Amino acid sequence: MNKILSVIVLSLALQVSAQDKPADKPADKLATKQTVRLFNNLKKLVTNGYMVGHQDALAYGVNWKYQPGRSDIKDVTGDYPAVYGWELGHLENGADRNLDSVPFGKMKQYIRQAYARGGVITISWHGDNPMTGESAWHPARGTVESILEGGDKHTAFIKQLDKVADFFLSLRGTSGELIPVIFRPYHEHTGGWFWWGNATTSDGSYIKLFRLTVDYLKNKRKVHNLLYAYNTGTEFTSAETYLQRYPGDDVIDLLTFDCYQGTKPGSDSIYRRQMDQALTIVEAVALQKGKIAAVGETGSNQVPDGKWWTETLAPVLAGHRFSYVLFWRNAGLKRKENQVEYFVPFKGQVSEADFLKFYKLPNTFFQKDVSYPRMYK
Ligand code: BMA
Repeated sequence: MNKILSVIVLSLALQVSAQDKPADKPADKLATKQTVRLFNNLKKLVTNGYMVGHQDALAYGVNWKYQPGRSDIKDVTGDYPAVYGWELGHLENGADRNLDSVPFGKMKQYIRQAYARGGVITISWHGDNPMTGESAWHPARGTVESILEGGDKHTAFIKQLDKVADFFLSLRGTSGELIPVIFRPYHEHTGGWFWWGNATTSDGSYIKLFRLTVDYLKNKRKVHNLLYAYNTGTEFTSAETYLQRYPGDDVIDLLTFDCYQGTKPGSDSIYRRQMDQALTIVEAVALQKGKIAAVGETGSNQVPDGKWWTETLAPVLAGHRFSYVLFWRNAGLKRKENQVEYFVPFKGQVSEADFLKFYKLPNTFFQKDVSYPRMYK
């Protein structure tokens, strides 16, 4: 390349990088020291492998509840997950336990315990529909508009956000520092089943809702221990469709999606294809933006395939650059619905031995791999 040409190429490259500089800090410019460190460590870790997480890991498992120190993953591997998922649904109503009956007081204790070990905390919010008072699964048209500024449920919704803010501000480590949390509200919005979903909420209203939430927590309530996760389902097929309702680089830190394996024959190959496509798209966007890719929720309910971990899941995840994968909850028998739900094995479950193999893979990280202070130093 001659000299003039290389000068032109260099100055073009500088212009591009100045305009689209990947983030090297969380979106919240006032994020606490531990939150900034978590952001940087989440990014660093992706080069070597991914963390494994479990929803409600410490609260209950299949056939047990609230036994100190227990977790189904620990029963099987001797180790805890690295990422702990929790859920705020019903906190907005002032309830003392969430929609899955986990008392918020206990949840706070579990969060403190997991953080003390070095674990990463992520929180979702299946909040009730603020317009109709029904559940999160009540996609009534106009709901989001009713809670945006000027809407007749706006003030009531702000009161809900106050409860959420109070919760985050109550999470403190042993030195009084705020515990960092990856907050993943308004998830799976590319489907139509939630009141914030795309069947009843326009792209513009969704973006406004997300931005209002972040603005209120960060600027009004001074909550600075959060990383924010943007979370879709697997409906997207390109970076453009993934980012269709993206609230902006100035509010989002993690780029995530949820992907479950179905139960019909052939579901495993569909799952592999979907997971591979979604990860390929999301990790490329994350790399370009300097954000963090992760799998917000996944699993194969009741893991009927005894080799699922090493023959379906691990091969598709290998080679992708993302931070963690969170398995959904081990509810066991849900009496109200008469359904059985669990996504990681327990002692005696058909995939127990294979999960142990998955645990031992060099690129899967559990609690011992991220002992304190690795993610927070
Ligand atoms: C769903 C199911 C429900 C639960 C909800 C929120 O996917 O597990 O039983 O109430 O998540 O945690």
